[in-house]
Amino acid sequence: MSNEKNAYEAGLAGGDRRVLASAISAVENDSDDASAVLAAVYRRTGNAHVVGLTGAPGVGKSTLVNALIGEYRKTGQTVAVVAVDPSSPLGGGAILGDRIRMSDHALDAGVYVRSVASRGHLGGLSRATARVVDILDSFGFDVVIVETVGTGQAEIDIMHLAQTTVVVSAPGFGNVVQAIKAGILEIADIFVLNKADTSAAVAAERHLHEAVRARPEGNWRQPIIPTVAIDNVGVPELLEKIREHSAQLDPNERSRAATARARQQLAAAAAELASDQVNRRSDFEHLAEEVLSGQMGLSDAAVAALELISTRPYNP
Ligand SMILES: Nc1nc2c(ncn2[C@@H]2O[C@H](COP(=O)(O)OP(=O)(O)OP(=O)(O)O)[C@@H](O)[C@H]2O)c(=O)[nH]1
Ligand SMILES: [Mg+2]
Repeated sequence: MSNEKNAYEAGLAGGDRRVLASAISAVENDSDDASAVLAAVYRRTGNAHVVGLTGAPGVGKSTLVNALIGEYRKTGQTVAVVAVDPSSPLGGGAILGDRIRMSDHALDAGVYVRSVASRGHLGGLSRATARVVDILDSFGFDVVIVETVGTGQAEIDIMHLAQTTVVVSAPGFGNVVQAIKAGILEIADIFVLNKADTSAAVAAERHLHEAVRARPEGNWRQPIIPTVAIDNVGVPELLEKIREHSAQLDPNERSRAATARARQQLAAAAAELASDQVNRRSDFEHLAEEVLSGQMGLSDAAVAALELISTRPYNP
């Protein structure tokens, strides 16, 4: 384990892209190397600005990310993109499309684009994404952009990993306000109305303004930025707003996203430890029998199992 850890550590610190790719595959597949990778990135994270970008399929997220990469590169910052696709666990069409739409930067050493899929289990996608973001952060990218499709709970969990959340909508994708579900409306820092070149853009923008104005006022007023991603229109303004948002984050808020990522991993590691013990230890047999016979409810038995783990440590 420590040999593997050292190899990953050296490879990642040395800027080796092949090591980067295999580190990401290891955490994505939860392979034997995953813990060596996590040990290698540990304490090297917390420098990247993590930007989450979410919205319904087809609103133009990848086109926008491609344009944003270009803006970041003009200022010399390096950018990694994580394209998350919860709908197709094994990758596929959407991800291929993402690759093509971001291909402007395929030869640029300051840019890295990678897709992530989950291997199925609940919460697996946000955990894998948290780990991939940490790897890219430790690799030294200045900015990590996480693109997710849709506006469900999985996206909200993933957006918690970011310091700045951009919610993208477009006219012609139903009522833009309804399309932006309540949970997402809460966590959005910046709204983008893409495809501002199409008809109904003016009405869609007005609806969005009304919805945002109706929200209680906080320290940060969520701006609405119209863009035409295919022509780079509004993209410099978007970058400016992302910067403004990042600059006004207080240090606590900054570390909140890093803490949220660590917490995702802690939850997963704790669950793994607990399930390992419940599965293997003979003293859990009676609890299982009580659940089977109906003497004890499942959640009561789970609480009892956790108590047993903490009071009677594992003795292999
Ligand atoms: N008219 C117009 N079309 C755009 C604009 N931005 C993107 N498109 C087009 O919209 C289509 C979808 O763009 P994508 O960038 O793939 O959208 P996406 O949100 O990443 O889609 P998924 O990854 O499938 O969810 C493409 O054909 C783009 O060329 C825009 O500002 N105006
Ligand atoms: Mg896309």
